[in-house]
Amino acid sequence: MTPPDFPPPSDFPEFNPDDLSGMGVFTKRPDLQGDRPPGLIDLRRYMFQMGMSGFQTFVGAPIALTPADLRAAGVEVAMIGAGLDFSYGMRGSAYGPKMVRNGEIYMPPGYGTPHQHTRVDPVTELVLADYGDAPVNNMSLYASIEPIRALVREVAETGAIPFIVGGDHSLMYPNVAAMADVFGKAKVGVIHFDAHYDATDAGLGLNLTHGTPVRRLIEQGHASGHNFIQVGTRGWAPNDKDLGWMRDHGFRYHNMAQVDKFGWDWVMDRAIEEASDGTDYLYISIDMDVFDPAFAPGTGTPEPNGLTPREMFPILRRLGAEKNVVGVELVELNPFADSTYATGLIANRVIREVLTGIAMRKKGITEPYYFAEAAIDGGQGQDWPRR
Ligand SMILES: [Mn+2]
Repeated sequence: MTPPDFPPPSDFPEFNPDDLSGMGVFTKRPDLQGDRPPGLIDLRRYMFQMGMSGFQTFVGAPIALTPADLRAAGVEVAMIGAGLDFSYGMRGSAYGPKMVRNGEIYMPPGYGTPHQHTRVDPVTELVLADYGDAPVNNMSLYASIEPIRALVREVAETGAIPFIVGGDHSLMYPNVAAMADVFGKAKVGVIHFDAHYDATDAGLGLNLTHGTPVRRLIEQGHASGHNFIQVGTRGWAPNDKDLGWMRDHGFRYHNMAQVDKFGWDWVMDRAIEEASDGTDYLYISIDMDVFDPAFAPGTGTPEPNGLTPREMFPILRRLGAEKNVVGVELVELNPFADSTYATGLIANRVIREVLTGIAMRKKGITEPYYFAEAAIDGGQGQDWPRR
């Protein structure tokens, strides 16, 4: 394994680059493929199983264990859990992937239940896989970064879209760096939904926390500020220095002040237009705290006055449908803070909305604000106001 290039190991005496075994947490089982023919492994014993039964996987998808499995099956989206939550001063989001898998409530692939408003069924339309979890050494964020990056890269190299479910937002660093590894430095635009700007220089003296990944990605050239579009920020940050840094580096941000002043449709149109401006590829980062805590309280750093699901779902579908999405992350889902289960429910739906958009694109549906006619004609073909 290649030693991490970040941060300098000498700065972190507990980290020994000569021993990345981490008691085996980074070492793959040698018999993952064995004599087994490559392809998807369907874990359902029965012809029909709903979400509450059987082995729990993301969106009820079959599993894949190796890149050969992904390639043999032509997997289009590979879901990866990344249970890492060192970096925000509150533990719990490491259990986010488990919550999403266990919280699957919709019909499994093949059952034929489309998204009602688009009549597109993403779990049937797309070749999906649950690729299992990224390697995490639960004693060190820094030791975990490069192994996570390698797994995301491994998926993207097969042509599948990695969809990472965290875990905290420090994951954005290895995830987007992996995108740069595969598609080229600063070749992938990022649209970043978050209550927070995550672009400060250091958190409590450390250069990688859930508040710094954006800064590191730009500094190291993995992403360009010009193609870094932020949506939903609010609260008591950034300070003038960090705001100046963002403005100097070409960032375009659509904070809640813009939503209040210009309206959500205006913001959504601008953000979509800018999302892959000058690039052919788009990465979507969704921090659950972009939602108002009235809807999504189960997150590490909730912030009032956020977006509603009704605002977020259409933009997620539009991005999937209109843009060439090459990677997605959903982070900061903390089941331990989710007393009502609402956050888990919305997280599950966020995944479905993004997948619906990607499936729409596959079917050639890229029209902005698309709704299937049968979804909005009221059942008997009423006229409706065209926008
Ligand atoms: Mn964040």
